[in-house]
Amino acid sequence: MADTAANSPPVAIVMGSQSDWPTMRRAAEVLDDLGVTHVARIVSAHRTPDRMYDFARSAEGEGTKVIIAGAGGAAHLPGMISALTHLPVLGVPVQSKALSGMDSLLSIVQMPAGVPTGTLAIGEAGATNAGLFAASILALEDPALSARLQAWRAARRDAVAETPVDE
Ligand code: RP5
Repeated sequence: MADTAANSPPVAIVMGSQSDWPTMRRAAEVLDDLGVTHVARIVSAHRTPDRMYDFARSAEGEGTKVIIAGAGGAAHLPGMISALTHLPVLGVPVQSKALSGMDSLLSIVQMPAGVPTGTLAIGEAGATNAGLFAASILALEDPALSARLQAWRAARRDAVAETPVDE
């Protein structure tokens, strides 16, 4: 079903390229696990700047609460979106081929004071944690989601064996 104005899912996952989706889908998967609805879109700061501008400017009015933005290389997307909206933006540095994601990380993390952009780890771990972070923000005002999030975390904790085994 198409999303309508002021009725968008609370989380928007945006990425600079189709090639980012294998990483960014980790955020979508953990949000699915937690029952948090979301939308995923390709929004490139460099190739589709008008789309990026329109997305960032309209996100709050459409009901978005948290934005997860992933990009690789010259990863300006999270920071540019942060410059255009006061919604929380969680940046995921996608692992690049040339520089293994260090370029992505440094492009996202070194924001000037006054334009905050959360920065997660490079790659799939960062995308998963961005999904969890988004859920924890929403859980502040959603006790049922808070309970699901705590259960998710507890299940991972309980799955850690106390002793290693030979594999
Ligand atoms: C960035 O350039 C994207 O976020 C992607 O990580 C990277 C490479 O994009 P493609 O050339 O694979 O489309 O804008």
